Amino acid sequence: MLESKIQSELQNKVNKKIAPLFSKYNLDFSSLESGMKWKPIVLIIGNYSSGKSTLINELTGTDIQRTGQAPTDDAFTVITSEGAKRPKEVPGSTLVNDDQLPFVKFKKYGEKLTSHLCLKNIDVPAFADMAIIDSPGMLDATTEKDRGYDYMEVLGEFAKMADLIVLMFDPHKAGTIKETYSAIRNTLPEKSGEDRIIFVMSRIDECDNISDLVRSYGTLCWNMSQMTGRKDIPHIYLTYSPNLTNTLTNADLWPQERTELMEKIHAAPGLRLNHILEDVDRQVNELQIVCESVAEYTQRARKLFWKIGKISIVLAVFLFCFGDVFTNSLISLPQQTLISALREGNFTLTNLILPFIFLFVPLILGVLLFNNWGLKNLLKIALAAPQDLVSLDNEYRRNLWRKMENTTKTILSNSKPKDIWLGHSGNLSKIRRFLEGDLKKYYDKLRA
Ligand SMILES: Nc1nc2c(ncn2[C@@H]2O[C@H](COP(=O)(O)OP(=O)(O)OP(=O)(O)O)[C@@H](O)[C@H]2O)c(=O)[nH]1
Ligand SMILES: [Mg+2]
Repeated sequence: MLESKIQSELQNKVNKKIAPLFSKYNLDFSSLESGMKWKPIVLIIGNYSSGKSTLINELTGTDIQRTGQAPTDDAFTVITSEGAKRPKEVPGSTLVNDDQLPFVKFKKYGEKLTSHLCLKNIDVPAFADMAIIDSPGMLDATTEKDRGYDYMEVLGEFAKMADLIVLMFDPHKAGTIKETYSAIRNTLPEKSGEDRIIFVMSRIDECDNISDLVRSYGTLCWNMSQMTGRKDIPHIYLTYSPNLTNTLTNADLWPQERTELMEKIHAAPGLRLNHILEDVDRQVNELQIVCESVAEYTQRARKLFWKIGKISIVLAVFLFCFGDVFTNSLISLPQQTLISALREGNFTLTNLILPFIFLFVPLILGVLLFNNWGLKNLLKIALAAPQDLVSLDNEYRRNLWRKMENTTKTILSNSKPKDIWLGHSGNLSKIRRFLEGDLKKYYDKLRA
């Protein structure tokens, strides 16, 4: 209860203080916004027939999902308990249009995805405060055409939202499926944290004997090291569905693995607030590094502006006073210079015409020089070495920068001369105040 109060308070604060800055720097706020909404999510992904739906049925104590030996399910199904708030089944087209839910971002993937998305409202109290998502089994040799939408991108979006991702394998296809490879290699590391993913080999009761199981487990470990490119293999939970196991087999050797897996899944909702804070923290830090680089660029631009400006002003004042003396001595124009008119006491406004021309020409030339040469040159230098605009003194900042460098380049390339006068340093202070004040306060509340 307290957690949901903190969640909505944080949501309001971010919407009020940070959302306008995201739009100022053309950054996508929708992912942060939807990440703060709704209840904790556990995402179940993995090979087709690895036992995803069977595990979900077991967790919910229902027969809500269809199971079967061949690829059975080609949809993303959100299973949760919403009581009378929603009907028993809500189609994807409704989900992607409901602002209260975090699925609006899936609208952009088109009708092919929305027709493969639904919410099932089950009458299980334990699922009132969490949702579990069943997903289409991962296949070999699929293309975007086969699915009708970019499966990996959609999977990445779900992964971003999830507080726990359970990646399932089975002994028959121990890590050899192409889509699984690409998910582990690219999508998941980019969209989620390592600590949010757990690996599971299910259906272990189907191995005929222990050597069969060890062979499958070894193959999976080998494939995992190929997929992650690392030698330290994460823990792989060995499990089975007790309802489908009628003989006492290998499954009985690892009862604690099953228990641990179930505990992890049930504990996922407790991580929700922490994950929201982590996500807000990371995305606001991304915004900060972009803002820092743009602020540094505009500061350099303003410095150059004043440098050119000072020279132009000195020249303008000098020419205002003496410009007509030169033209007078060269082409006898004007007949009387400003200085001599003042000295002889017969000053009229016509004596000011030429001095004012002399005053404005260097100023206008200065502005033209700045816009057409100085600023362009500065932009060229900034785009050639944008990393010089920010200090990258630790790995965390270097990672942030790698992610945001191109965004910064686009912002700088599209900027107009007048943009150098926008208050980027003010924006930066607002971001810093949020990170060091508001967000820290929420971390402290969570720890308390
Ligand atoms: N013996 C045994 N069979 C299992 C176990 N888990 C699942 N099965 C069976 O394996 C088949 C596939 O299970 P599903 O739960 O449909 O697998 P899935 O991952 O949801 O498959 P898709 O929806 O196609 O991606 C079904 O026939 C299940 O009955 C298990 O632990 N032991
Ligand atoms: Mg299934």
